[in-house]
Amino acid sequence: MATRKTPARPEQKPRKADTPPRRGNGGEPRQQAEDGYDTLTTAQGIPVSDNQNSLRAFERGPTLLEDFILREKITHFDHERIPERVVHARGSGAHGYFQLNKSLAKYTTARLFTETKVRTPVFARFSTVAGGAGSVDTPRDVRGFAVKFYTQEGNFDLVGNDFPVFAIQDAMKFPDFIHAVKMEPDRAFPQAASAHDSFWDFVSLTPETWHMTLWAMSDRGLPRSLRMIEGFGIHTFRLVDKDGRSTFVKFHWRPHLGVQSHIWDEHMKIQHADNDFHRRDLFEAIQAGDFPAWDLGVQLFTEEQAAEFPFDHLDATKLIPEELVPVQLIGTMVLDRWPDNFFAETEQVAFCPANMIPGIDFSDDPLLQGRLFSYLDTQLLRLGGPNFTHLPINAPKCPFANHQRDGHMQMMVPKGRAAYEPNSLSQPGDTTARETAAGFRSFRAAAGEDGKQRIRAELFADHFSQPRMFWNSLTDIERAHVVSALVFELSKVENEHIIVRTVAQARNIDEALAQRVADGLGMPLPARIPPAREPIDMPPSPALSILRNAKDTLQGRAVGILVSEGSDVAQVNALRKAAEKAGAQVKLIGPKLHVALSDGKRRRLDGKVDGMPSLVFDAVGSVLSLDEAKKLAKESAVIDFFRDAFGHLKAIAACGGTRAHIFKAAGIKPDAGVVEPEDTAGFVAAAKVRQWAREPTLRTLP
Ligand code: HDE
Repeated sequence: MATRKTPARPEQKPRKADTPPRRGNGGEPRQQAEDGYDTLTTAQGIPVSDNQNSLRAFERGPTLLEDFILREKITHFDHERIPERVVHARGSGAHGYFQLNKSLAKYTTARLFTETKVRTPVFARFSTVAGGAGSVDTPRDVRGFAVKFYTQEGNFDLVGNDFPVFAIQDAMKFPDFIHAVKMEPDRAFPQAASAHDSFWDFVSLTPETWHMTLWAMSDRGLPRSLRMIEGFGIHTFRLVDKDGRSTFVKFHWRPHLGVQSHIWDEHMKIQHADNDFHRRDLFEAIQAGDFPAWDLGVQLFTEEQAAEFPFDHLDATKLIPEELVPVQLIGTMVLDRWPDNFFAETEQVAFCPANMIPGIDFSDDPLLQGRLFSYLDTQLLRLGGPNFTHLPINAPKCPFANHQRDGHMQMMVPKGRAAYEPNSLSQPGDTTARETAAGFRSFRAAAGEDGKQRIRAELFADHFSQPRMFWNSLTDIERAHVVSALVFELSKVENEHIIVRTVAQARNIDEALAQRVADGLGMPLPARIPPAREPIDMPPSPALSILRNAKDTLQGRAVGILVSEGSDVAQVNALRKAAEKAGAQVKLIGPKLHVALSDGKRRRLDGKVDGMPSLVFDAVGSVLSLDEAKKLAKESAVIDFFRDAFGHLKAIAACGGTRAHIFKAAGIKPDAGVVEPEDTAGFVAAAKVRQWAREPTLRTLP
């Protein structure tokens, strides 16, 4: 029989003999083949003549062990995964820069915060907490907001979240808290969800979790976009000036696009429309040059001021209302480059709150202190050894030198005989690094007099004043959503005693809240469980409400227009232009991918209606001929498109055919949020907000 051989890629170009691959040596990181060198090689640089067929003894087998090319390829593949992060496994990152516009030289020596002319490179990673790396982007969850500043004085990592408070007060409780929220260990579900017994068991037995839990139950747990979340360093840190004096600081990130959230039903359904909704949104915005940006804000306060607060500033379950200590905006972060490679950058980036630079310092927050240990420890396992700092994404961008040597995957070739200091053997070119007076110095805090104890400070026992303040700061709509979320989550709990205990605890936040949850569950209000410390009434903080601070803009928002055969092209264009002028990204969707509008030109649309449902838009429109509308009224994807848009309180620019046929099939009764497509100004105005007045007409709010 004649020997058949699948040819190598026909387009494969011959090896250019004069462009050898660049080999890493002399301490530089190894590079992939240079541009223009397109010959496939093994990892050892050996050219490969056939990447389609393994080596066989005969035409029909067996395959030979000798095939080192096959073995290398498969072995590398077998080792492609590293342990995912134990928390925050699902994340998306981007490169960018931070530009300071207000110097904090009065408070700190950190050049990051004193030199307004410098652009500091950053890498930011946003994440969910509970789910695995392959889980969806839109569970109800807090979002990680981690930023690595590659400063002139080394890497500074601000590893925060999109809520200003955390669930626990002491690092000792972190494994318990995470074990409770993650999938239950015997059944291995639910994935990426807090609506299950072990989470609410832990919350109801650990009242310090209530403040963050209330944030998670609010619409803050359902962000519309990673570009529309705030970020918080959470802990109190210190800024340290040249004389060693310290000022306390809390860090805030403020998104230029404003904070916006989904509503629950929409957030859930997006999981079926697009698992990667947030990642895609961030990617597409950056690729389109629509760079997401945040202002960095600081709350500065002294030890004396802190002593007057009715809460402990070292307690990570408490926030400092900005009505008490204003947030000063000092600079802007812009994310303008998507990583070239997800694994090399977003997966391998190793954040660590202990990455601290001169002029900033830690506080004694017991949660922060635990984190200072945990992150390096986890990186050693996840990235396989102490040299993960050599990976391009983790390496400082300023000069660095030390006497650390050897270890797994040493990527550099340090020169010289002496790997210690002081020494008298170094030759020119060797590492001769010495300590410097300008180096990192810890703030000299006065030591306490109490001696060693496993103890929490007195005010840490107040678990309910701030959840109450948060509740009192929300609008009626936002409160109704918190109640709905609690009712939903508790309805998923199997053990009745956990439900009862949770509602009993909620009475410490607000009696009406607890009563509404009990009513929503159809159960009597249980007896209150007295708290460790009776809460006080703090003034509401309007800054905590999303709706009170909503931005009047379509910037960064998406509009979908449904078109079909023969749709009036002038009307489509007018609607599109108006929305784009207001800042929206507009997509045309149809029953088929290619349609001819009224000008007869067949064009490719942005999506097909079942693959691009209204869930992925902030407002929708439709321009259809009467005949087409009649036809489409029989399509469930089209009916769902409008039913969901209406149910998710979105503005709709609906043509006559849509109203006459599709709305009828969907059972939609147009309200003030439904406008004519000709009324482009009315559509833009309506699209900027959700139609909150519609909500009570669609569902019973508890
Ligand atoms: Fe983390 N956390 N954490 N955390 N955390 C990790 O480090 C930990 C805490 C946060 O995008 C881990 O590299 C402990 C607070 C973010 O890569 C791990 C405690 C805040 C990220 C870890 C906390 C955070 C992490 C897992 C209590 C907000 C993702 C993988 C003492 C201020 C960073 C890793 C990224 C990741 C431990 C509490 C935010 C295990 C022990 C509070 C955004 O080291």
